[in-house]
This record gives sequence, C-alpha cells and structure tokens, in this order.
Amino acid sequence: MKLYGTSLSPFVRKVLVVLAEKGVEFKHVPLRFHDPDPRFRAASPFGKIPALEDEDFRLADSSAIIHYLERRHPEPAMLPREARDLGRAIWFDELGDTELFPLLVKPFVQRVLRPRFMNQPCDEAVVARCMTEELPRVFDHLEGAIDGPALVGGAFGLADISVATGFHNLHLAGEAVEPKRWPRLAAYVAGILERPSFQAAIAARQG
Ligand SMILES: N[C@@H](CCC(=O)N[C@@H](CS)C(=O)NCC(=O)O)C(=O)O
Repeated sequence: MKLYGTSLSPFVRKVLVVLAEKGVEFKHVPLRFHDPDPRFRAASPFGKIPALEDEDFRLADSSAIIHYLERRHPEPAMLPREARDLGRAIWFDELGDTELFPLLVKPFVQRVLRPRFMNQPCDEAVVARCMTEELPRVFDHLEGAIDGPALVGGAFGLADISVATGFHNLHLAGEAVEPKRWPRLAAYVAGILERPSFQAAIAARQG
C-alpha cells in the first residue's frame, strides 16, 4: 500500500494517523499537491493530497480513504457502530475539513508556506483577523461540544482525528488555543495530538 502526500498536509495527516492506529504497513511518498508523478495523478485526478494506491486500487480524499481502510482493516475501529454516534462522527469529520481547517490554515499559510515555499511575505493582518474574529466562533462551538478526551461515544476515532489534525498546523505557525478562554478545547487538542499515532504522523516525512 502506498500513501501519497507530505505530512505537512492536515488531510494526509488524517490518513497517516489511521494507518498508525490500525498498524497497517505502507510506503509513504511525501510529495506535494499537483506533483506530476503519473502514479499519483492516476490516484488523484485533480492533484490533491492525500491519495492512496492499494495494489490495483486507487483513491483520493482523506475521508474516502479512511472509510476504505476502515472496511479493509476494521480493528481498532475509527468509526462508531451506533447510528447517532456514527452520524456525529461524520459531522465532526466534515466540520474539521470544511469549517475548521480553512481557518486554522490561514496563520500557517502566512507564517510558514508564504516565506518558506512561495517567496512571499507574511501578512500579519490576516493572522490577527483569523485569531481574533474568525476562529473564536468555531472554538466556542467546540468548547461546548467537548465533554471528555474523545468527541463521540467515549472512544477516539475519526471525529477526533479530523478536528485535531489542523491544530498542528496552527502550532507550526506559532499560535495555539488560549487555555484561559477555551480550557476544554485546549486540553482536548493537547491530549489528541499527544497520541503515539499523531506523533508518528507529525514525524513522517514532509518531502
Ligand atoms: N477533501 C480533500 C481535501 C484535500 C486537499 O485540499 N488537500 C490540499 C493540501 S492540504 C491540496 O491538495 N490542495 C491542492 C488543491 O486544492 O488543488 C481531502 O479530505 O483529502
């Protein structure tokens, strides 16, 4: 099995965490999005990362890949069985991908990607607006949704992976959740990112 995509990507990180939790052996190809590698492009028609190759099967999109892995390697489960818990896990996966990450990535783009890869300066006004006006609304929601070390059904899984992954990018940009304002969210994120699977995903190759 081959996983394409740099570990700097929060979406690639989701899959790296699942592979580590399930103990699946794989080869990591840490390329960047839009890489012309033909095998990667066959798996990811629009050049996005992550993409997976498993023998003659190819698949893109972190959530699609994780659902595939869940069926191929059911233990330990990353998705709950109970109907409401399953619905909520998919809701948090979607929230992580579409509400949270587009905001968490803004400081990372400004302070890490622009100077390091794009030869462009950081716009601190974008970072300040994101931290003071845009992210608090989502942080407030999460603070109210967290009542323990896992978001859904008392067990670590896809919901936690998708919500927590982008916080590593926020940390790489030198920002973090303010523990005084959002104590449950700050403790929750720290607990999830400390898991050995997340630490392995964070340490995986960037390129
Ligand atoms: N929904 C996709 C999103 C993947 C995605 O947008 N990855 C970014 C890198 S973090 C990418 O490849 N961007 C290039 C593009 O949007 O064309 C997933 O969950 O895998």
